Amino acid sequence: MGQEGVSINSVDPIFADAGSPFDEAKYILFGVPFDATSSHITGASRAPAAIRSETYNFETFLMDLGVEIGDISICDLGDLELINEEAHQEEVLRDVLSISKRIFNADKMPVMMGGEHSLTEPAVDAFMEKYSSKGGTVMVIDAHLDFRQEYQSNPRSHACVTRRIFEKWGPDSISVIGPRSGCMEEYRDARDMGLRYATSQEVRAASISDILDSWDTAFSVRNRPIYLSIDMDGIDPAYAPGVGTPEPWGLTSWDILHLIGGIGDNVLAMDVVEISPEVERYITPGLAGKLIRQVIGYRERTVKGPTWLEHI
Ligand SMILES: [Mn+2]
Repeated sequence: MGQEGVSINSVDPIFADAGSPFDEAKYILFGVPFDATSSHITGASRAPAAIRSETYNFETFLMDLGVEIGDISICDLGDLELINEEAHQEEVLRDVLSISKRIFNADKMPVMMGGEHSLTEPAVDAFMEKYSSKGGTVMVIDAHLDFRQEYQSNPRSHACVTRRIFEKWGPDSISVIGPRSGCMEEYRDARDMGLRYATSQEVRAASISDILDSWDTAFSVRNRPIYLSIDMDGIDPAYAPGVGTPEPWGLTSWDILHLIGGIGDNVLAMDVVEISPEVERYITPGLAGKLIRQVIGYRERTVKGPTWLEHI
């Protein structure tokens, strides 16, 4: 299937309950099987397939939200066709930008299944082209600051993605929940340059809702369109063992549920990245699939009870 020059391979199985055609769907899923800049354990290129196959474990009714997923029009486009080598990264990022723009231009919500975290930058660029004038902001769940100037001579490495977005779109454009790892230079830069973040220790000591309250005071986070980027290593390895760079003392699956509960009405684009099915291929991809279903469930609940977002 061609989308403005981007080649997409159809997949089997698709994400469960995501069989609507593009034109009829409100939510558009696509996979990007790219992990060529991964620095520790690879395998994220196989994550889209692993996520899809685990979604067949889940009921279509989201009991806590009263939402029936089977009633929602969701389209799984398939996977971007790509060459999984670092030398081809620019083409992959360009294709992510292109497909994301196409989805936004059709007034639909993109959901990207990575792949590694470098893919978030072009997807955010497409989001910001549409929403920066309306206060668009990115919320990242991550164990890592990803605030390096460059990593292994690559400024567009997965380890630099938060910095690239921060530099391009400004200090209010991005905030990170769950970091607990970074080199001394990026830690110092993050502090000096004013990156907004709440470490996993701070989440543990307070709560997601306390942090959202303080960010609401600081920059009205609850009144902004949000791009939610979930690097699965932000979650503790006990809940999400199948990641390329596991870090102890992470967020719980409950923290993420509470976060989605706190901002879910505002999430207009999302991704899940950095899963390595080579490390673990059931629990972690399953959690990622469930988080996608949960975010879509919140959006649908909002459609039934419109909020301020319907008027922008
Ligand atoms: Mn990470």
